[in-house]
Amino acid sequence: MNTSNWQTYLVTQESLSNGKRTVEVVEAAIDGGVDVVQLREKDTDARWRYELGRKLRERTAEAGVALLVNDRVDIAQAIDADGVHLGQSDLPVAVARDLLGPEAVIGCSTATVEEAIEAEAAGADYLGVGAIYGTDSKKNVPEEKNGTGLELVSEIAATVSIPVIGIGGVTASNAPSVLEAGATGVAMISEITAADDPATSTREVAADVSGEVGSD
Ligand code: TZP
Ligand code: MG
Repeated sequence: MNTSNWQTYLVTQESLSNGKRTVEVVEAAIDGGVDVVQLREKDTDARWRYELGRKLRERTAEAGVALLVNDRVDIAQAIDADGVHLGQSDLPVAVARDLLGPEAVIGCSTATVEEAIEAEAAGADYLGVGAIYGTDSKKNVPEEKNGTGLELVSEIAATVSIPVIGIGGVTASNAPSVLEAGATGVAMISEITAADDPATSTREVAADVSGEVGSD
């Protein structure tokens, strides 16, 4: 799977969806042209995520959209997801690779150049970099990692040769700057999940970032 084509990336969190169900948000995002969906849903139990994951797998497979699972290699396997997204406190990338095999997509969250180099060396397929503009959507982000800015995106993109996806406070209006800084795509929770109309919101981001491709 070619992760360098991923421009518009939705991270789900039903508790940040203003009463909407994640299934609805994902269906709308697919309608709006999302490239990849990450089932995140912190603070829910494994069974709930598994049941939701099965539904999301059905919708994303039908639409040809990639599906990843945050943190949990076992849930990714159980729902036949395309891979996982791991943070610095999750299973190491190399261990997940052994468990999931060469075809699986493994993404890794990085907030320093050192973490980025290590994740690439361990076999990550892409990096999540942030929280660029700062975020309230993720709990326990250390102050120095909340609002890392575009410079970090540029530095990491210039250092590694795998795709960089910017995350953290990304909106339709600032998404083009993230790509200009060297990211290949942008990941969002609230810009899409909390929108009154997640399909339109996704469409706006997708249009804004696709305008960046090949432009200077
Ligand atoms: N990792 C870094 S920032 C973040 C995650 C999961 C949350 C992004 O949420 P939002 O609402 O797009 O700022
Ligand atoms: Mg994690």
